[in-house]
Amino acid sequence: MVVIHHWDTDGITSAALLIKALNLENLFNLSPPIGEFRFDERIKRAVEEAERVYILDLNLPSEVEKIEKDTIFIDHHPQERIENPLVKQINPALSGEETLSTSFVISRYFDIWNSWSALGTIGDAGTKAFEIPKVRELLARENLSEKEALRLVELIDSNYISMDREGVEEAVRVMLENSARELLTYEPWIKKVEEIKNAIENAILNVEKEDNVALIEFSSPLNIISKVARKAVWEMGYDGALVINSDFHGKAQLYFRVSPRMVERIDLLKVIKELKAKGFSAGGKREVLGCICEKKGVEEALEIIRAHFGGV
Ligand SMILES: [Mn+2]
Repeated sequence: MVVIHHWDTDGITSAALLIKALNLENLFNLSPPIGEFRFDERIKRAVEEAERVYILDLNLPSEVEKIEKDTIFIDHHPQERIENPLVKQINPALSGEETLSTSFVISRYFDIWNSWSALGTIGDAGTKAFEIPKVRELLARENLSEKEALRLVELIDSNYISMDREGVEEAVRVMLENSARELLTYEPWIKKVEEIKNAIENAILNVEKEDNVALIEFSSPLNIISKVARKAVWEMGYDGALVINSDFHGKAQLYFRVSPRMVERIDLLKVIKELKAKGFSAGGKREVLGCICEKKGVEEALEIIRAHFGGV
């Protein structure tokens, strides 16, 4: 059987919980290509060869619908009901119940609770997770402070932020073989967090200012663009941050975040719509916009974005 899981802390802790709950000896877990919500050939082949498939924390109902194997699909994202009779879908959102993480859905279903259940929730919900008594109880049971729990999430997430798919998949085994406390000193992850921090610091050195909007351009294979923008707006006090990663695995990444004050004056949803209409792959919310495009498309995308905030 094969376990296919999301690349973030919730996905990784969910896989570890499931493997422990089922007492599986031969680990076989896979994650989709990072940042792409789809099954690639590698996953399709593994599904074909497996007798049973588990899909965890991946909001991919249309991919799951197509699987011709006994499948258990465990998730917490709001999504449609799966029609495929081979699929058992376990998702509290189907009955309107909000659950902050897949790790909690698995823990409840198999009645297996430990710090991983808490970490998955902290990974998805941030400090809001500490309001849940069960999260606090699970951390206390393993003598983990809130600060240590946040650090663990940072360590586990460093795998996908550094775009290390193999590292993501390996992380499940690392979790199963070490206590949460031991993971706090797990060197490969500490190194990755350091690399990420350095890359963010370096990116922020190239900041130009235009009407209190930060313009930042850098080049890095690490997926740090949203963190760079957040830092500029949340920590450095800019009203907005327009960030470009000019070489992200051969493509260009664009990201625009505006402060709560500025959100009143610029409607990013409108900008996203315009970008999409012009054929760009863009997404986001009222306060953030992300776009990935060919390098030669950057100028056009920038022009569209600038036309909207130029008058601010
Ligand atoms: Mn999740």
